[in-house]
Amino acid sequence: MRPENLTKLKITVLAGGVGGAKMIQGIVNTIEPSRVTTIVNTGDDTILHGLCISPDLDTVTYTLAGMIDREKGWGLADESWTVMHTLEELKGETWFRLGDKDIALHMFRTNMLSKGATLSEVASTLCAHFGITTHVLPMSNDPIKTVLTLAETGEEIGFQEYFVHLSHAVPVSRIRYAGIEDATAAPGVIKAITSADVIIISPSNPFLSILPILSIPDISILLPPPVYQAMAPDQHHKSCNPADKQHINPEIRAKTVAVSPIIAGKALKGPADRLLNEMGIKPTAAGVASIYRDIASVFIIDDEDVALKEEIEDMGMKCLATNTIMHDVESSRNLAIEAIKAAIQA
Ligand code: FO1
Repeated sequence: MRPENLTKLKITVLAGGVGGAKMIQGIVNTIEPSRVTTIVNTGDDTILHGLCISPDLDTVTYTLAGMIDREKGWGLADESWTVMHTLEELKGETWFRLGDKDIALHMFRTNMLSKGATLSEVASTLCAHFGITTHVLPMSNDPIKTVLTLAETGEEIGFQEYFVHLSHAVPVSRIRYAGIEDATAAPGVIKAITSADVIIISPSNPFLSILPILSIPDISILLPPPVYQAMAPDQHHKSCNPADKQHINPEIRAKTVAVSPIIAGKALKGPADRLLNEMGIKPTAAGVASIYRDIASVFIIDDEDVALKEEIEDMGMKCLATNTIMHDVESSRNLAIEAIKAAIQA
């Protein structure tokens, strides 16, 4: 199909932070934006200085608004830091960097939530404000917190404490998503999965961005999360008995394509390679493929990993090697076109 024929397809993207946002930008430059729905991880959400902060939702929204700080991958471009500098003088907590404009957005969100609005309503209000017609959905409106157990001490810490305060430079022995068993998918999420022509699992961190989405019970029925060796026992979704494969949903799997976040054994950004290793999974594109083998029929790897193609196809997935480094909108767009075409032809 030529790119112009793709534009009318309905695309749903599962996304987390930076990798997800760039993939989405490529997709909305290929597909009519109002026909794209992105389901965004909220396990990174945190409350700091009394402000409700949803980093992945903000990274996606800022990217779609063309206002993201591309060098950092989060926050707004052309920011000022007066509040942070003043807080530093007061010897306050400034390890989590919040720009002045970003703070206004968190104040706005906190105010809406305090008046009973849902995270979905906040997200759609912000999209309307920024003129974004792509549907940006939180994975859930219920509280879900990604917590990680430090391998050395057995202590459990919150996501931002791990990711930012400790610069994710500490080994982890367990990851769990607190509150996940009682959470339900946000409005529109289930329909976005069942009615999509193509579902794209973006090259986000599998454990920190994608598995939280898959682990929400009513999403697990459609896109069952894998069971892996280091998984916290209470996270095993009852339907995911790898032996009987009963949990696989063939028609959803047939339209789902995943993009590897690992290239030549390394994550482009963040701790995905180390976490794979710490969770007992090979830190390679093939290791990531093994996580998604039951929910995606196509797996896209970088040209650098073409030697892994056969191993991945032996898992029962179609494997496509291409350039997966999205350093500008054009490369994001090309990857999006390749992913969509591969899913349609699968
Ligand atoms: N990431 C950092 O590494 N350092 C920060 O100071 C930081 C601040 C920050 C503020 C708002 C926001 O939306 C994201 C922010 N991030 C920061 C990124 C954040 O940790 C995300 O959760 C990661 O990008 C993972 O998705």
